[in-house]
Amino acid sequence: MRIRSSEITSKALYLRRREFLALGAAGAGALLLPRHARAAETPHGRKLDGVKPGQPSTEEKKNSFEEITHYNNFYEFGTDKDDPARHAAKLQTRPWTVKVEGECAKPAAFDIDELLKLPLEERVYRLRCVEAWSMVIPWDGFPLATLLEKVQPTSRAKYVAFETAVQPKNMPGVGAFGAIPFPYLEGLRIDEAMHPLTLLAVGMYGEELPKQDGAPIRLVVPWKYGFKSAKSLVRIRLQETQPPTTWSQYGGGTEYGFYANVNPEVDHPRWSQAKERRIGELFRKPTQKFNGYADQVGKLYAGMDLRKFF
Ligand SMILES: Nc1nc2c(c(=O)[nH]1)N[C@H]1C(S)=C(S)[C@@H](COP(=O)(O)O)O[C@H]1N2
Ligand SMILES: [Mo]
Repeated sequence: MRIRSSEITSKALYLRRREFLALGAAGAGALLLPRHARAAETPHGRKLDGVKPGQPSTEEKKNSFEEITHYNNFYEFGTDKDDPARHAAKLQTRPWTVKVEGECAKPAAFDIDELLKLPLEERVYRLRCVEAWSMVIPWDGFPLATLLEKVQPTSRAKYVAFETAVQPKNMPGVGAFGAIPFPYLEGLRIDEAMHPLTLLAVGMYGEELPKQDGAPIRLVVPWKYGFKSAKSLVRIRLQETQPPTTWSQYGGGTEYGFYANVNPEVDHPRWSQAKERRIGELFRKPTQKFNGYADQVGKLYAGMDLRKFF
């Protein structure tokens, strides 16, 4: 048995519906209370110092800390949306190093506590999951380009591969029956990786990143479907060839592409991508091309057939 994200989506919707029915006429305010409020409260992380406001940042209403930490995809901890909130506390985030290697002059292993000393900015970004839900999240972090520049990529560095942590004893989803293969692998083209919108997040709401959101450091690529934003990074590799990624190989490669730019005009094989459900809101809203970041990133794909290069 393999777990399909469509099943997960319908399960999540089923649970939402059940929650909705249970609330009945309790009033609109109650609808904002996630059922996940019943899952353990998320411990607050250490406050981050000197975070400066950064651009672009959306003015849209931010999702709450509780929403952002109780409705997650982090398959290493299970496939239900509240599994990460339940189990991610076991993730060991110290000591933690991020190796940056491959096609570069100065490969290095960076200690997370050194990376936390880099100048941090807040970027309020939309996150659009391929399952057609979305959130608005105030990340704290620095551009991925800042880290890549430190290792001096060579001219052969055409792509960047990302590898995330595997701690089998701490991750109930790793090796579980029907689970996807781990480590979770992602990748970007070098110009996407160097783009100023592409962030390494080390925090959220001004605090060190909660474990279920990918502590201690995760990728955030706001114009692509959420699965590109790999959590709990341990290795970043510059390379000449396009790296294999977990989801582009999944289901024989028919489900999710390497590029995975948010595009309301290209449906998933089993559902439409035209609209999305913002967590905490009642009505679906139209999905925007490149998740609303077309002005910034559209030119990266000039001349590419975006239907073909999903
Ligand atoms: N390591 C890892 N990273 C991951 C995932 C995962 O299962 N494992 N899920 C992805 C998916 S599908 C989404 S939508 C986002 C969700 O991020 P959030 O839970 O912080 O909102 O994380 C992405 N990064
Ligand atoms: Mo996702």
